[in-house]
Amino acid sequence: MHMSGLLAGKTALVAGVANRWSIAYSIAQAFRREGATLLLTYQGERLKSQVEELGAELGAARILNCDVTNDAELAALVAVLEAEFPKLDIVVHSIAFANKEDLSRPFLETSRDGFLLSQNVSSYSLVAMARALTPLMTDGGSIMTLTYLGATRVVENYNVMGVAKAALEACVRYLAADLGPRNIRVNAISAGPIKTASARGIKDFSKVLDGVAQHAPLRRNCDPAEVGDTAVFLGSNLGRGVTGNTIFVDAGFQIMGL
Ligand code: NAD
Ligand code: IMJ
Repeated sequence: MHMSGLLAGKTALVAGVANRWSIAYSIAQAFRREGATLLLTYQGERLKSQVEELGAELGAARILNCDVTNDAELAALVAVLEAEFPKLDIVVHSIAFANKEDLSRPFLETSRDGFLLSQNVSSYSLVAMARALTPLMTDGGSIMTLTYLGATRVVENYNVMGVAKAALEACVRYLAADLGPRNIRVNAISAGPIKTASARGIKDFSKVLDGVAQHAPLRRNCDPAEVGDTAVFLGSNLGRGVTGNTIFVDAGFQIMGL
């Protein structure tokens, strides 16, 4: 581990690693490279052995179960961290979920339950995590989440997730305003399409990737390692002036009209 890492001396909690393809995994790798102490949380015992294996490879200091829709599990997480770590500096929220049928049928057909589920998991959970964890961020810090262009533009099939991401991006702004006085910054990274578990099974996803590679200024797709490096920037002192923002890491795709 280098002594000069951008995140040396910082403790980072990364929520949302499910497997090697998870964007959260690329972020954790970049954080580790820069010398952070890594804490990983995963959703439910189903993922336990898999995430423990990945965490061991990453040299994570602690790997904990935490379903972000469960306040008791969030409180239990805070209790463990409080007991074992002097302070928390960085929190990464890389979590989303909607019912599969709500990502294929017309948006008009979205049920109340499907709408509320996607909001609970994908946007409110950022507020819940911030409420639970900011008392541990006693020396200031940086909270970040992952969003997608479908928050502000209509993207075929993104539907209820687009509405959840719009809410998520608004949560980022309101949280940034509340937490700024404590020197805690809150930002979103808007990644271009990446082939993860949450993208597999999406109809015509390969066409989406091809379309981006054809039209983006950089003429290629975005690489998850680029998202990791932007997360390092936001988590480090280099990002100290940036809060309430959405940073696009998308090979430039979002600037294009025609
Ligand atoms: P992924 O499936 O690897 O990650 C999603 C994570 O959410 C999983 O680890 C899953 O366990 C977790 N999760 C779901 N419900 C949870 C709950 N109740 N409690 C705790 N964790 C829960 O896929 P990904 O693509 O890495 O997605 C990570 C984030 O990146 C998501 O917010 C997604 O919307 C966003 N994003 C993805 C892309 C893309 O193209 N893959 C593009 C832009 C933004
Ligand atoms: C997801 C659906 C439709 C179009 C999509 C996506 N495009 C992209 C994504 C164009 C890039 C991936 N993305 C940005 C997401 O946020 C995905 C969230 C997601 C994916 C699934 C699939 C499996 C499931 N529920 C999901 N919930 C959220 O059952």
